[in-house]
Amino acid sequence: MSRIIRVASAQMGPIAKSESRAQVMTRLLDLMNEAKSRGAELVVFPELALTTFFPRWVIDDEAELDSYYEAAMPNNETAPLFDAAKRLGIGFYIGYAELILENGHKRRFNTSILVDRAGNITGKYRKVHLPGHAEPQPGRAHQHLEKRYFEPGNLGFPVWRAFGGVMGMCICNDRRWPETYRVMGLQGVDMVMLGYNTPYDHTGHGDIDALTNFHNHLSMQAGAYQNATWVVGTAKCGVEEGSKMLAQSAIIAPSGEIVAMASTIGDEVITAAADLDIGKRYRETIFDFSRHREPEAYRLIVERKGAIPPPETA
Ligand code: CDT
Repeated sequence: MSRIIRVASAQMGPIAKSESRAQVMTRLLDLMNEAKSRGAELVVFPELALTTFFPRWVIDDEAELDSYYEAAMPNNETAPLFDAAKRLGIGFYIGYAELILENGHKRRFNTSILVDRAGNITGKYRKVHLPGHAEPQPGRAHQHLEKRYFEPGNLGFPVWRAFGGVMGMCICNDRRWPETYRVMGLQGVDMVMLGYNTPYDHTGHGDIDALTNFHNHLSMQAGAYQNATWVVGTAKCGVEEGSKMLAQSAIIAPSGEIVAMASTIGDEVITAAADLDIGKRYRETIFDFSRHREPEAYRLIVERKGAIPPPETA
């Protein structure tokens, strides 16, 4: 059986606050059609791909806040994407803000789903690493209030057998954390899909923010190589409501090499033929986890037994 997935990353330019779900849907459908016309069987859309990146604002009005969330998926407004997936025979990853009602309480997550080629939801992931703050930070041009508007994900980092391989998901800031990839790597993940919204002023420190492009690829390339997996990272980018956001969506091989990269800061599709057996070769050699990892040593270090004590600080 072929272990090649023809995968697309469908980068999106800015989504204006005034843009309706129907308008966004038209863009998503155009991107999906473009991906299909290039032979893709799977397309990866960004994080929070249905709305503008609303955590940049303090939103006190609950009805307004709720308007950025999906209470069901699919719903009337997103159904056309699922219908198109089924008609075209193309799967997709998409990020959105999820609102659920549990015991009469609202719960909010930054979520992604994997939809198969028949238009059915195969997997759901809720973002674990929420960046930013719960309270507005004085002096910042744009807030980053993910900790105010979302709970940390409660589904772990599961993987799914789909598209002829083992598929995993994460979202934006998750890509900077080695644990994200390693937890999926230990489950034999072949491809990690992720979407991101990364403002260029995200830390507020000029020296760090100047390296935004570098750190984006560094994280994804290291995650791919060290875990013998493909990584598909898709941006929502450009200048969105005055906030300049990183582009450079990329498809990265288990070698750590970028095999396709977006060259614009707008809606753009890139594709690659991802041979999952490349990852298998790394997993059977340099990253044969069962032969070369030393979980007991890691456990001792974590428990600080047998570890060299850190130097005294003045
Ligand atoms: N959306 C998201 O997670 N963005 C973060 C940057 C914001 S940190 C205040 C990222 O890691 O790209």
